[in-house]
Amino acid sequence: MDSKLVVFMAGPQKTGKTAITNYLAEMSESLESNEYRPTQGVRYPTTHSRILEIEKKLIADPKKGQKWREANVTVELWDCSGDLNLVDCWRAFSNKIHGAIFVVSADGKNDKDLDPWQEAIGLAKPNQYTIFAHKQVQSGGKTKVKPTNKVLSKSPIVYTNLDQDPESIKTEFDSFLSNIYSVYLENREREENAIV
Ligand SMILES: Nc1nc2c(ncn2[C@@H]2O[C@H](COP(=O)(O)OP(=O)(O)O)[C@@H](O)[C@H]2O)c(=O)[nH]1
Ligand SMILES: [Mg+2]
Repeated sequence: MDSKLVVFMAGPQKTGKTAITNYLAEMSESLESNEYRPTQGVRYPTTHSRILEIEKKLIADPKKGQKWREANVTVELWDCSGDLNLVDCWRAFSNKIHGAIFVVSADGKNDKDLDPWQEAIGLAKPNQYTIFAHKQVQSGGKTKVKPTNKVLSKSPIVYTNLDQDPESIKTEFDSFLSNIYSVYLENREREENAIV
């Protein structure tokens, strides 16, 4: 059975959310253009996000105790606006989100900015999130991301850069998807048992 996973690409402004979303959806918008374009809503203009659909084949990781083998899923990737004034909009969607990727600056300067997002999205398990500590330019600068938020402090963190190591972004995305798919299955099973 095909399942749909709704994933938010969230976090503060100008951290690289759109660039990473485009890369994951294999859209070839060039990184070369210097012009910054804040994300505007496309399908749902009032919520200021852009939604891309990706078809994915997921493979389970038995080392993580995932009990399924493989699955074909449709991922609805929401490239959200980083505008914090919209946090209440995200709250309205919280019961249809399966996971969120937080893109933050690798230097750690926006760690605290994630708290209102996590609270609005409201998912309770650390592995329903992943943090991309993103470096827009390759540099020897400090990389220190340490979320203080109770849930996010236990979520996986990976350092990302699209020029240096784009492949690892795909690998981490796949691993995150298999985590949230496992939670999705557990929840579905629980609901089914509740009905019986
Ligand atoms: N060269 C390079 N540029 C990047 C990278 N990530 C983001 N950018 C650029 O940084 C700017 C801001 O990124 P964007 O994805 O629009 O940020 P958003 O506001 O979080 O969606 C854009 O001009 C991107 O093209 C990267 O890994 N490498
Ligand atoms: Mg954007």
